[in-house]
This record gives sequence, C-alpha cells and structure tokens, in this order.
Amino acid sequence: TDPVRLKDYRPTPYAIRTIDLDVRLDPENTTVTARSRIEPREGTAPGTPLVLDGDELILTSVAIDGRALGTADYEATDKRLEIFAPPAGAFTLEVGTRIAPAKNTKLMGLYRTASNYCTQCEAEGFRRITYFYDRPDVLAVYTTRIEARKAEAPYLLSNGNLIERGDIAGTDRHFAVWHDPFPKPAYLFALVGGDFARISDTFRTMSGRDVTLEIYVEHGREDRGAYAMDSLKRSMKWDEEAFGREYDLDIFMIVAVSDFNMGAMENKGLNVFNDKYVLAKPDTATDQDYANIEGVIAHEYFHNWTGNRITCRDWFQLCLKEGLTVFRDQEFSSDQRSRPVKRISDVRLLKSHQFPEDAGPLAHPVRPETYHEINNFYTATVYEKGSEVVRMLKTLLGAETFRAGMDLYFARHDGDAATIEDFVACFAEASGRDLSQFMLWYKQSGTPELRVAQGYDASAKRYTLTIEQSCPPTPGQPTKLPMTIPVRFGLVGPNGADLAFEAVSGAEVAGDVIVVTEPKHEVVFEGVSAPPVPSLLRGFSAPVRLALELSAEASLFLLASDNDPFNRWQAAQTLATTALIEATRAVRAGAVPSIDPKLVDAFARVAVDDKVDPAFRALTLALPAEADIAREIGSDVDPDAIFAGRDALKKAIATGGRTAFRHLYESLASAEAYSPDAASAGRRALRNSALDYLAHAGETDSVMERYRTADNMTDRLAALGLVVGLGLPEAEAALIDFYSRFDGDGLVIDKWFTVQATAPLAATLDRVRALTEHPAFSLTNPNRFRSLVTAFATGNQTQFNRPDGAGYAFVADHVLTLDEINPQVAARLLSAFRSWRALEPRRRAYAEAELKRVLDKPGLSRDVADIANRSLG
Ligand code: B3K
Ligand code: ZN
Repeated sequence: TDPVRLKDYRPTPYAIRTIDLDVRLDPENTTVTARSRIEPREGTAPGTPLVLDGDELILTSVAIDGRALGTADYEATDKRLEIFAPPAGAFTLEVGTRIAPAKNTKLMGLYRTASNYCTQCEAEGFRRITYFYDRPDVLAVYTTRIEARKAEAPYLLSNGNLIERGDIAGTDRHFAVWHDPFPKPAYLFALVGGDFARISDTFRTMSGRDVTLEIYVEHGREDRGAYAMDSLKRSMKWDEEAFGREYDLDIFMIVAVSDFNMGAMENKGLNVFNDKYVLAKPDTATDQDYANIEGVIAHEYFHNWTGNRITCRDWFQLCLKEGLTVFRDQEFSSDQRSRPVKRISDVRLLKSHQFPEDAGPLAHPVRPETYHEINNFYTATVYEKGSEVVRMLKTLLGAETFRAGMDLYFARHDGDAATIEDFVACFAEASGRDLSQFMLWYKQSGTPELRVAQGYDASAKRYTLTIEQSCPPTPGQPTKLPMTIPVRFGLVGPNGADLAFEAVSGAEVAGDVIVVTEPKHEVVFEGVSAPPVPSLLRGFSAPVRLALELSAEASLFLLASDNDPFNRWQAAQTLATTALIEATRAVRAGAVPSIDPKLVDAFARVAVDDKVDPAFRALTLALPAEADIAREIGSDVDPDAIFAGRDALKKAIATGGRTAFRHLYESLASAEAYSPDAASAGRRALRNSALDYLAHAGETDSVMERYRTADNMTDRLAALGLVVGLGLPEAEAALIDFYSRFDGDGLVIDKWFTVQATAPLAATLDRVRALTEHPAFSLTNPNRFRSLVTAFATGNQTQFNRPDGAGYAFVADHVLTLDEINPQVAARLLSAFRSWRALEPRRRAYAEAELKRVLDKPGLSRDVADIANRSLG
C-alpha cells in the first residue's frame, strides 16, 4: 500500500463544528449515535462527497437533517463512509453505529479493562467508535451523553464539564452528559464508564479559580494514589510559574486502568493512565516508579496547552506536541529534583534508546515525511530527540528569548492545529534570528558527529579547536547538510577552574556556547594563559556524538575537576567505555581483559566522595549498558563478548574498591521511614550500587540479607535482581517468597517477570518460555506481556542475542501470536530487532531469517508489516 506523505497534506472539504454523541454502554452491543453539525469549507464545490473514516464499525443508520438516507445516497465499508452528494450549505449528519467493546483486544477505540469501559483514541481510535474525520486538524465541540447500567458503571465520565446526570425512570440504568467547550480533534476524545474508588482534591489557579481534581483507581488501591495527586498539583503550579499556563476547565480527572497500550493519554480534562504511572506505595513501588509517575502525570497535564489548546495539523507534526511536552516535563522534574541528575538520566535514556534507533534501519527525522502506520512513530526520536531540539533552541536563544518565543506561540496559535514551521517562526520572530538552518534538526535523521582536534601555542597563548561536523547516511537520506549545533564549553585550566580568553574567532561564540554551523570551523581563542583541557558539549548541549581524542589523564582530570557536573559524569563514561571496548576486544581474541588500576581507583574514589550528591555518585558508578557498548562498537557486535568484558571491568572495580563499597554500604544504612523524595532516593541508589559491586566481589551474603530485611520495594527489588541475575543458590527461594508476598498484585508481579526475563543466564530462555504458561501471564494485558516478553527482547542482550538464534525465534513467535490480538504492542516488540545489521555474521543471519519469517506471514497487521519491512529495507 502507498504511504501517507507530508507533502500531500490538504485540509478537509468540510468542517465539523459540533458533535453530540449518545453512547449506550454494553459489552457486546454498545450503540453510538453521533450527530454532527457540518459545513463546507470555503472553496468546496457544492456536491463534493463527504468521506469519513471508520474501522471495524457496524453502521445502523445514516440521516441528514433528520431524513434517513437511502442506500443510493452513500456507501459504507469497514473503513469509510462516503456520502455522495451532501447538501450545499451547513447540515446535520446523524450516524448510528454498533460496537463490541468486549471483543476489542487492540485496545484502540472503546474497550473493556477489568469490568470497566474506557477509550483510547490517539492516533486513530475514534474511527472505531463512529464514522468521523479522524484527523487532528478537524476541531469540534463535543457533547457526550453516556448511558449504562448503574450497577455496572456507577461512574460515567467524559471530557469537559458535567452538565446533567440522572436515572432513567423504571430501569436499572442511568446517564450523564458532559460538555467540553474547547474545540478539539477526535484523538482527544475520551469516555470512561465503570466502578472505581475516587480520590479528590482541589487546586486554586493563579487567577483564583478552584479546580476539582479527581483520580479514579481500582477499589482497594485508594492508598496508592496520593503521590500522583501531589504530582498533579505540583505540575499545575509549575506550569503557571514556568510558562504562565493556567488550567482552563472546572475539573481535571485521571483514570488509572490496568489494560493500556502505552503510558498514558492526555484527553482533554480526562486523562487515562496505565495504572503503573499512577499507583504507588513504598512497599510496592520503586524510587524509579515514583519518579516516572511524577514525570508522566506532569507530561500529560502539560499537554493541556502543548497538544490540546494548540494541537497538530497532521500526524507528521507529532513532535510539535510530544518533543515540546517532553522538554517541559524534563524541566519540571529538574526543578523538582536535582537538575544535573535529571539531565544525566535523560541523556542515558536518549543514548540507549534514540541513538540506536537513529543508527539503524528504523531511523527517521524528528518530523517524518512519510509513514505507513502512524502508531509506529511514537518513538524515542519524536519524543526524546524532539525534546533535545527544543532544548537547543533555548540554548541558542537564551532563557528569556526562549520564553518570549513560547509566549508568542501560545498567544498566536491558541485554538489552532499548528505545524513545526509555525512553532519555529515564533522563535525566529522573538529572537530576530534566521532559524532556517536550525529547521534541519526536524528534517534530517541520523546522529550528527563532531570531530574535534585541539592545539595550543604556548608562546602566542593561543588555543585552537578544530571542529568538523558530519552526519551518517540514514534510510532515504544518503547525504546531509551541515546543521546548527550549539556546543556549550569550558576551557578547564590546571587548577580546575575555567580559563578566561581575550578574543575568539572562527565561529559565533555566545557566552559559553560555540555555535557550529559550517562543515568545519577553526575556533581560535587568544589570550589563554595555560594549555586547557577542553570540556565540550557541557550539559549535553546537542544530541550528537563527540569524537575527541582525550588522554586517560585528561578524562580523569575532568572527572575530578570539571565544574560542569554532566561532563564529570561523561568523563567517567568515556573512561569506562574505552576500557569496555578494549575488554570486549580482548575477550573476542580469547585473552583475559586487563583493567587499568587507575580507572578502578577513580571509581572507588567517586564512590566515597562525600562532597558529591549520592544520586550523582550512583549514576557515575553505573557502567555503560551492554547496548551502549554495542552501539559504540558499531559493527560485528558479539553480545557475549561485551557481557564478559563488562563483567570483567565490574569485578575489577568491585574487588579493587571493596573496602570503599563496604564502607559506603554500611554508612548509608538508614533507620528512617521510607520517603520517595529525591535525596532519599539518591542515598538508596548509591547504597544499592555499593551492594551490586559487593556482590560482584563475591560478598553475596549481604544480598540475601538485604532482600529479607528490605522495608521498601526499591531495596527489595535491587536485592532480588542481584540474587536472580547472578544465579545465586538462593534465587529460587527468593522468587517464591517474592511471588507469595505480592500474589494478585499485577504491577508487582510484572517486576517478578522482568527480573527473571532479564537475567543474563543460559537457562533464561527456557524459564521465560515456561513463564508464558504461568497463570499470572497474559497475552491480552500489555503490562504483563511487556514485563516478560518485551523485557526479554529489549533488556537481555546476551539471551535475546543467543548465538543459536533461539532468542530471536522465540520473540518472532510472540510477535506473530500477539499480532492477532494487539498489533501495536506486537510491532513495538518487533522493533527489538532494530540493531540486527550491526551484529556479527552468524547472529545477523539468524535475526534476518526471523524478520523475514515474520514478514512472510499472511494477514500481518499494518503495524507489524511496517516494522518488518523497514527493518529489512
Ligand atoms: N499522546 C499519548 C501517546 C499516544 C500513543 C498512540 N499510539 C501519550 C503521550 O505522549 O503523552
Ligand atoms: Zn505526550
């Protein structure tokens, strides 16, 4: 089939101004009546057919202005409804459809979760509820009447404000009517019906309006909603302070459901969440869970302005709302927690998820120009790199001008379905800068590389940085144009302070940012009193790879002295990466890796440096992940050798730093009650990192002790992960204990599945296969499925990439099985193959064969076919 192309964008011939929905809920036979007020747009020729989207709908009636249409007046298929000759002026279209939520396993449109009803409409789910213009540039005012049996669905919720509710006399049924005054695209529609526990609160906005806040959770989980509510209130306050954005309806609702394809959804006034991003209490949720909840609650709330009030003209503009909103939630979490720690975590995520995507067959621009299946473009590139692009705008323009550009964007485009060009134009105007080269960040895929060389002329006190940029070829883009790359920098002098310089030439340098625009710059600094160590890309000021030959001494110096915390962390990563690549090479050559004692010493020193924030120390002690090393190696990758090399480095650090880690582990013991705040979480992270190293030094007794005495999930799960991952004799007993403690608690059982699926052990595949038969496993619940099968494919480098290909075959089997149930989750799983071309020949051949086997299956969903095609392409 033909792809959808950005260049083919055309507005619809008709506008839909209002839609009144009447939905009568029933598991097998829900009826939907949609009455829309429609008018031709300017320039539409009279008699132009009206063609609406549909998907798996049963049409029961069509009428225009109260008159039923005859079969000669329209054509209805599974996918579309065409009215051949609509009236010349405005008219009312009434469409009746029938759907079966209980049969909807794709979890798009209206479906069942537990014994409740909920919807997911982004990107193209509304067409599974009624025939409509299911695209983001058609904005309508929605009024939604929901009717259901009272006992089955005591709560009936939709977007906007509740305007009426009541019983239906003489029946066991009731109804509610919701009205959303803000015109919105269909993807932001939501409806929920069911039985929940409700947590309520209020928020007073900056103009003094009181907003009702409600979080709906499964009965019995009321005690797990407090942190989400607190996060919501902090998000609302922050958006007022940081961006001047006030909430606009009288009520804001969040519903937590247990069956959900992704994280959460920003439906206007009625966010629907995967319950994993709502529910938390200390003995069931980890510190990471708490941080994720805070971030996702904020993200969905911030969409109210960046996504809802200003939406996207078409799905190619997805990063307009997603990249920007990720940027906003990252800024929020930075302000709530530690900015450097948040930055490091975000960059780790970017490098481990987005860089490999950009380096493989699924690479695409932040704003793609063509797609077969839009759901496959909710990617790390659109989200995470999209956020980096916004951050670079801020770096280039400065905080004040950036804010002026945002203000202009909100003022000018409120109520619009906008484009990236509209967005960038606001910053060009606010700054007076020409941003046309900057636009390439949205258009060119691939991770640019900066090659840097340096020179110092002592007699002239002149320091030179030669900076060259390039960008590798990516699918559909064999050659690239030079981009605007902001390089935040410092010239670190012998005493650790940044050296001053008197003049600089060869590139625009604004404050501490070199603005790279040409293929090559010779940046010359005059009046530099001593030879500096360059600290480049501070704060990771651009999503690029940096190739700069620095001696180990220079990196160790930066690790100890750089005043930019990000680059201190980066220095440790650079040192470790170099050592890991060498160790991997040694293993492949059949040799024993030799580890530089200076590196071991540096890690041990970081561990016990009490002047440094514990969370930061924990991040510094975390070695680059196996997938990161694979990406650095780039080709002919052998995951077993990487694992062995990494294990050797880890054990060397563990053994050499044993006393330091023991001291750390003991000194960080805390008698205080658990609190999820960032400082306490940082201490736990550091202590668990010490435990990890101790275990790798053979001190495994501490691990079981930790497991048994833990009073919170962070510590308990860290210990369980070590017991199982190291294959300790106590593993089985610990797993049985953990299961029996949390039997019936799906979100915790997910952790139990994941710990087993990610253990780097030869027996893991058999165990995972056996666990797919476990009563707690489910093919229809995305969280359960992902916690086992997707976790194995994406979180277990050695076992997914088994040299006999059995890991690939297992995953491909599950892609095919799941594709018949839930294509979106199946397609996500298949993208675990995205780096297959970088593998050594034998594994590469196995992976390719499995991708082909998937592609060859008849009746594949568009979602899976698209990923298989592009992966092989
Ligand atoms: N906008 C939703 C994602 C929808 C994904 C559809 N396949 C959540 C978010 O990014 O906030
Ligand atoms: Zn989002």
